[in-house]
Amino acid sequence: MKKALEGVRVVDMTHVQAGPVCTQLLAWMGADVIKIEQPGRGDVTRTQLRDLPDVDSLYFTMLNGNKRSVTLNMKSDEGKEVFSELLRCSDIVVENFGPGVMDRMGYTWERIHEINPRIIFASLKGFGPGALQNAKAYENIAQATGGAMSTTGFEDGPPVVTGAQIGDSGNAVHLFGAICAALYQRTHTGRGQRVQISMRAGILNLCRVKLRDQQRLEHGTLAEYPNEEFGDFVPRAGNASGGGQPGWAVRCKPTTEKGANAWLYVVIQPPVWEPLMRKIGRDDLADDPEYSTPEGRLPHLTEIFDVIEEWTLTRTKWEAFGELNAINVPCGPVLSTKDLIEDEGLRAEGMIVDVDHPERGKYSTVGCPFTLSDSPVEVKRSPLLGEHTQEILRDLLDRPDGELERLTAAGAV
Ligand code: CAO
Repeated sequence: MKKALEGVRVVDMTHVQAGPVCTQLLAWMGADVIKIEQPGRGDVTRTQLRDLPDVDSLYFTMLNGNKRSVTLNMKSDEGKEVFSELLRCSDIVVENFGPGVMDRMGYTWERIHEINPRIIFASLKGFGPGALQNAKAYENIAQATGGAMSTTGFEDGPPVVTGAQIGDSGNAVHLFGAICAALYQRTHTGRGQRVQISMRAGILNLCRVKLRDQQRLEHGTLAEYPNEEFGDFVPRAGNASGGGQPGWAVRCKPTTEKGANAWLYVVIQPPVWEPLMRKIGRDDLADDPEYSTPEGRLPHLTEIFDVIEEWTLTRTKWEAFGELNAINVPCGPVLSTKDLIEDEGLRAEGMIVDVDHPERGKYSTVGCPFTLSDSPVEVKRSPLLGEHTQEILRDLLDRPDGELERLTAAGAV
């Protein structure tokens, strides 16, 4: 069966996390993704956070599946010649270097567009125009500057970053969507275009509801927040749901000595108020007119979740989930990374996948978060550094035999 992006070739100049996750998505959709890496070193993540000596790290292998790897010294003339040839026969080039790096390599948008007017040139940077525009960015810097950190955590504690890599992997998804849109537009115009995203913009997109609340603050306090006092900005709201239905994380009976992650997240949807109260043995609250409407309950939320917690503390998170789910209460256990990697459902869904690697053996990776009925994803291992340099030079660029040796001696690959 053909894949959604079969026939599309991507020159992948990405490194670290944000860019590689985007190009991995393109590869899973069937694009031929050719990762360009610095000779002798490669993507810095190959050697970062290693769990095994002299083997590509999980950091690298989990973000670079289904790609081909070519080494190319972008600071040598011959390396640049090979790069220009690749641009000529490709559809997309993606990069997430620091500000100005592609320009310093000699590849401005104008030059790339001149080399191949059909190519889509996608860049991810930390920031767009403004005070931060020339700054490098990592995940947590993006979370700090995009509104995620100031709104995460508890009111009386410091700003907190989320474990979800919303700046890197989150923005990779934004970039993937933008590239696919540009590719579709090219089918009508025949022209490539410039695609740009800043990590901060992507974070702000994900913090949209917090900017909603910033404007609501002008008209009064935020009744659904657990906070008692409000200043002129949206406060950290702990585990409050942030949506129209109140929610909170309540403790459950621990199953291990440490009791870590023995929590259930519970949302009080209006139709389940009464069955929920009856379930936990609080018929008095189910029948109390002061608590019968969502508005009436708002000033009592802390007390209500304490009451629910008294009940959940007598059950494990899975027992509590089972009983509440059976009466249609929206809720979910807080699952640890161990819970997740052992989750049979996630394996059945294709979200936890085992892959064989010639040097590290079998490893588990996270699969594609969506499915297309006509474009099934087959998760494959990441490439070794420069594994495909020879085949790309010979089969794609038609370079003669002996070219790899010549370019290696010249320090170009
Ligand atoms: N051949 C020769 N040189 C190469 C090369 C190649 N194949 N690939 C990269 N390089 C060189 C570049 O030319 C550049 O050198 P110069 O600075 O001399 O021009 C250098 O390697 C890369 O620079 P960089 O600024 O991208 O890398 P860094 O490690 O200093 O910074 C990062 C890393 C992530 C902070 C920066 O790339 C960045 O801000 N990127 C945009 C935001 C981003 O993607 N952040 C996500 C990080 S994931 O948590």
